Amino acid sequence: KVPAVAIPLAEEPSEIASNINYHAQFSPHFSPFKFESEQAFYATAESVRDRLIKQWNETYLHFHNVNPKQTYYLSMEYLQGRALTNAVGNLNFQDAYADALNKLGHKFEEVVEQEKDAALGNGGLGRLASCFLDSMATLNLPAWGYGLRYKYGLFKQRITREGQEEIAEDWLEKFSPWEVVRHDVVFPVRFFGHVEVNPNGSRKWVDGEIVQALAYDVPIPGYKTKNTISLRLWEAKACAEDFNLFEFNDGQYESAAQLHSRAQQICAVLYPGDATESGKLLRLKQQFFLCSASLQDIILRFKERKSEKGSWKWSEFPSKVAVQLNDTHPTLAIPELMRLLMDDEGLGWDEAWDVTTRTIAYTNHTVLPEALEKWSQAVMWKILPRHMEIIEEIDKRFIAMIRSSQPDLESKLSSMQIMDNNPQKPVVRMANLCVVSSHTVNGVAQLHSDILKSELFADYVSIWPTKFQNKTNGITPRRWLRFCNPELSKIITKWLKTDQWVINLDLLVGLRQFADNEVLQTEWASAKMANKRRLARYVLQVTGVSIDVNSLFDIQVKRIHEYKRQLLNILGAIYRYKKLKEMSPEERKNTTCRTIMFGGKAFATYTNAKRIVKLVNDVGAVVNNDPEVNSYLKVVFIPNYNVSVAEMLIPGSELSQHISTAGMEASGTSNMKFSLNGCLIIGTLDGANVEIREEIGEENFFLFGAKADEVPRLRKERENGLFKPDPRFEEAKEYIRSGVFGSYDYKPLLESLEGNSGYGRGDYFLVGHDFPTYMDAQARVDEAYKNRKKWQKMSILSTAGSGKFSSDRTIAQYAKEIWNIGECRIP
Ligand code: DL6
Repeated sequence: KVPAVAIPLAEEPSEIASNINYHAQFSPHFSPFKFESEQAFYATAESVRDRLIKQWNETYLHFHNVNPKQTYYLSMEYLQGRALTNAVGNLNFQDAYADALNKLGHKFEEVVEQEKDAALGNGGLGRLASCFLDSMATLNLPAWGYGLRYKYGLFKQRITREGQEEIAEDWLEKFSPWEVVRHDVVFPVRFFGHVEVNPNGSRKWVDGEIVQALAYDVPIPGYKTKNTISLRLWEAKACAEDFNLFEFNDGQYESAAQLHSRAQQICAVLYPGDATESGKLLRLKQQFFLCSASLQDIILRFKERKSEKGSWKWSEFPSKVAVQLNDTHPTLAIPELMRLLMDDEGLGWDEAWDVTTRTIAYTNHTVLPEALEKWSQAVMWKILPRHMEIIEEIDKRFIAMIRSSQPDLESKLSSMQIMDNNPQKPVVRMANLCVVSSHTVNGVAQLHSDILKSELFADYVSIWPTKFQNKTNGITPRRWLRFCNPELSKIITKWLKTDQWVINLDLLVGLRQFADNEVLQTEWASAKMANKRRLARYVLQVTGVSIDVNSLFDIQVKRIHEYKRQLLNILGAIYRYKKLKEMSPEERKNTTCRTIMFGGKAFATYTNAKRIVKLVNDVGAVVNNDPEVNSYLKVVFIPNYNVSVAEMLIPGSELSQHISTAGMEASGTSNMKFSLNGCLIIGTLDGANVEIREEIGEENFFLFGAKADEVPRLRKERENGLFKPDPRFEEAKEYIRSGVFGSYDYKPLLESLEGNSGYGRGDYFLVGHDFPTYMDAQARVDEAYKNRKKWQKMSILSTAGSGKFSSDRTIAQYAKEIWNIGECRIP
């Protein structure tokens, strides 16, 4: 129980300043008498944290007392970014903290820059999880996030002459002021070992290796509400007793600390390379570690809350607990919940299965075959023998159910069942396990959800027609407009005569009536210009390239992947460069000046993606140093794209590229962020682009490319040698081959666009097919940008049409249609 101590918190800037000073002195992390920006950041964060802790404890106590049904979001990724601006903004203390810091000789904007991004994610999936937490808190929902506390995150990207270099993230190099370690929240997590059968037939997983999961909590404040929820991140550690003093004193230092170092490996990095057997083992350990620790915690809380109220039954568990699996990474929560219920709590199979399947729901985030996890059965038997027994039993019962109730599905069974027993490579199909064991399966945009139902999971639909849902993704309007773009936010509030749009984004539609208003257009353009200037300063600082703020700022930022087609973008830029070179100076004057910016990380072992990064940088080096044309075109690669960089880029963007091969991008969420900030989109009919275009109006969207349902036929035609490339496409590739951009061997990259078959070959991603319509759409962009009045109108309409894409809407739908939970606001 939290002791009810009334602690008065500073309200006035002068009081806040002395509170910051107090932390600088009495929560010391640095030598005394030094109070530069860095020290000011930590002291300010600690002062804000005082306030959060108070609300946080109240929220916990309130949830405990009311004991509502609570959602637990399990995710291997969270891209939280920085927390200070967000926390102060959600608390509505921006001005007070800015004044307080002024009194102490600091500027708020400079102090926030000291914070390192908490980058515990890879891309959209992780950032979505973070947006969801913000919305859960803002909507006062009883909900928590669970994840892992990776010491080195994914990686920090450095760009060198060789291309991308990966270095460890340093967010914990000093410490994070936001996390609170809970020394009393520790659970044992077992790996390896074997299964023992007791005389009564019950089974028990024993021996093996035990690692301790220690909880670190991060407060997640809602916007203008006292509700503050938790992101609980697990750290893996060994006990003091696991340190072998005997070996150490014998000089065997490494083996003495072996258990400690093995435990530390679990939370060292996100997505450790899995090309080796040990890499695969480690990834599986990470996934199980998250699932086991979280479920033990959830069960304990359920029992504690229930026991206080008298007698209870396990069948009530699903009316108090909803578990959402963010993609297949936390699939092991299914057999782990079964194991805990059966082996530890003594439930029979049927009762445990009923509880599990009424508790767990699964979100699919991809249809890419390589991202649909399949774990080697051998590796799983080794690490999780009891879970493999349970998975086999689930599979066996599923097959029996199909044979008895849907015999017509017999021919489909081999692809529907969980175990793929192909003797060459026996694996467990995690997505199938999720579909079979979850009460609800959802996709993340309408098109994606339709594809799940008609293709990936089509065979299951006839068994469970109501299991499949759509929940179009969303983004938090707080971080992605209110706080990252204060200039535009002020204008929106002024014209809508309310700031309620921050929690009711549908109100943005009210801007539509002013889209032609010249005063608004002028204000809108000047906010954009201020953001472009800020971005240009940043680009100069991190790349040394000076960009023209009057050029069209054209941005593609996302993970580097062949299906996202950064290659299409850079080939377009190459063609543009070649044409500029061929033009007379007079002709050039009629062109639209562009700055094409790229950003994103290529997975460390994804060679073709790294070649794309190299190509973009090589093209930039040539174009930006070509005095003949560099006032008309610049190509910039912004290193180490992360949440904070996005907060800088997006407000300053004018055109953004969302150009994936149709049917391959599940949703995309940066498209929503750009659109919300008045940036126009050039894109394919893919993922959430489809819905964005519907909402903002097709005349405000630069559409091109094949449609999802045409893609299979186009691939077939390509395989059959029926594809006739556009001469512009050939010209762009030939320009690379000619060596204009250096002597690096681009042959493998270019070859991926040739040939006639296979994933990743034979132009599987249809760059060649879509190139001509892409270039035509780019020509329409150039023309549109010449008419600035029209452009401003389109930009206003983009923002006005973005109301649907608030994560508040998405989360409200999850709460009502999947979790069945309601608001639980602190009185
Ligand atoms: O749903 C969040 C996010 C989507 O917006 C992206 O379209 C999708 O690619 C991403 N999915 C993943 C899963 N793995 N892969 N690839 O990151 O989810």
